[in-house]
Amino acid sequence: ATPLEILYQAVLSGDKDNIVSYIETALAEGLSPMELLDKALIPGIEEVGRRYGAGLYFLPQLMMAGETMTRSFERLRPELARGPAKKVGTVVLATVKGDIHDIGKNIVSVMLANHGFEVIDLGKNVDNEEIIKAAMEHRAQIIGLSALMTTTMVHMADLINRVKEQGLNCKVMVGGAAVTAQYAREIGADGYAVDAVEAVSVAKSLVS
Ligand code: B1M
Repeated sequence: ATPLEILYQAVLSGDKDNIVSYIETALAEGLSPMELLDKALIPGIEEVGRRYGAGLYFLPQLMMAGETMTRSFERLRPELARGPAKKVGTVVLATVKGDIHDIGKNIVSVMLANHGFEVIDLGKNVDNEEIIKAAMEHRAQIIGLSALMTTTMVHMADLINRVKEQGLNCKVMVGGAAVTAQYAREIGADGYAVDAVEAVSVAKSLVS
């Protein structure tokens, strides 16, 4: 099997003990960190989600795969990070309240930082109040929210209302598997991105 196939299978089987060594092998063979994410790790975790949704996988398998994905991302994070770029703006980033999915948010975080954004990453399961406070404190031009569940994405609408009510001079950008461009429009978000690469161009357009 190719290194990409091995990584894909390792995510499917939740092989958290070996994933880092598989990543080393793939990197040593000259594959780029972004390629590993886009061509093996993300497709792997998406397939896990599909199987879980279809009742073929259960919670323990979902958790093992999640942990495998997190470990692989932690190994790739320093490889993905580039040197300092000219500062283009400040983003306060968080996964919304009640939602502990942070793999995608972490990828978005690294990508934005690579493109000159100062990223204040508040982590996962973050209260809207805390997000607003941080945005004011850091004078962020953008609040970036990630939500993976239909039950938690409603917090995005609430945050946008608060931003408007308080007259905060801050754009709100949303993303995450549960969120669609249509939902983003409905709740009055200033930006939506389907993946981390698009998140960078959307964020840039919001500060220009
Ligand atoms: Co959970 N989970 N999970 N899970 N999980 C989903 C989201 C689910 C769709 C699976 C399914 O049923 N098929 C489902 C939600 C269903 C729904 O909403 N209707 C689900 C569920 C139900 C649950 C639990 C409730 C399960 C349970 O306990 N019974 C539980 C919830 C816990 C909680 O949050 N309170 C749970 C737990 C977990 C784990 C902890 C085991 C683990 C997460 C580990 C972690 O994140 N540290 C996990 C995982 C791994 C998934 C799936 C399989 C994969 C998510 C992922 O990491 N994708 C997921 C299935 C799926 O999404 N299809 C699923 C890869 C990641 C790179 O993509 O996050 O979408 P994503 O990010 C992308 C883009 O969306 C975009 O860029 C990223 C890079 O391209 N993006 C942005 C993301 N944020 C952005 C922000 C932006 C712009 C772009 O602007 C600011």
